[in-house]
Amino acid sequence: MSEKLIEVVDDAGIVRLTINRPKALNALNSAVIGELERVLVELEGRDDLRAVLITGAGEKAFVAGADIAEMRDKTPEQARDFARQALATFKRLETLPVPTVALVNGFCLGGGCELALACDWAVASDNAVFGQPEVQLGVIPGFGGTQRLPRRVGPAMALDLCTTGRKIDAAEALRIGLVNGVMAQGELEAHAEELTKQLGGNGPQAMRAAKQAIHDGMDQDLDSALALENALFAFCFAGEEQTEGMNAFVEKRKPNF
Ligand code: DAK
Repeated sequence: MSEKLIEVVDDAGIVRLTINRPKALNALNSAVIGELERVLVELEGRDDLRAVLITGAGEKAFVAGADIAEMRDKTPEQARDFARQALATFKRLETLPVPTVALVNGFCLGGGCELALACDWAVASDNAVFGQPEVQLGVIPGFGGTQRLPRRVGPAMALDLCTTGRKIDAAEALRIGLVNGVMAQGELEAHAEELTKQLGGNGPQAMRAAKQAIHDGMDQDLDSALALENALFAFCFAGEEQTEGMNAFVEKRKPNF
């Protein structure tokens, strides 16, 4: 039987997804994107979902981009449809109600960088290489890069990266705010386990509320966004989670969420 294109490992609601096409540096073809979409639709329906971590198989690449060989002969209509499928899939990832983290373990180029940008944040191994090199292939980013990259790193840096196509190392990615942290490649797994423990120990509804407040609030003026926070803060007091969390503090024990 063939290997799964997306490996799914579930640790009590903290789900690790691994793009599994290492021989092609995990390049995103329609089959990988279709499988990612299928997995995300399943995750959307889960009330017990707490967080999603996403990485690439092997030690060389997170994702080296959209599959160039597959894209090469596309007509404009086919290209538009391919990009629409990926845009819709990345939107599903972005709007999952739980924290999502890209664990970038190597090349993170083109569609790979766009995949990382659709996550809430990214951490990288020190051998990671980032870039939007599409102009070197005669196209522009098609999976959201021209829109999510400037929102993450600012328009000037996004224009630099999208028009020069230059590649940057993990240290520069950290400096410009493309990633939240950089570590030795051997430490990435330990970091993933630490994240799993940290996120697994927090109130799941509270994490969802924090994500909703930040995501939805960013699209609103400050006063409306503060009102949104206020409503979500009050909502947290309507469930058992707040009672357990605060009782645990007072009783000097760990909460059991
Ligand atoms: N697509 C397909 N195959 C890829 C690939 C990719 N993006 N990247 C690597 N591979 C394959 C290589 O062809 C090679 O396959 P074999 O020859 O072994 O069969 C295998 O992975 C190993 O790669 P290399 O031999 O090249 O490994 P190196 O260490 O020498 O180089 C590299 C690693 C990452 C520097 C190099 O592979 C590379 O430059 N890859 C391409 C990086 C890139 O340009 N990425 C951006 C892709 S374009 C749109 C839709 C989408 C997009 C744009 C528009 N519309 C529909 C409008 C998005 C575009 C992109 O993402």
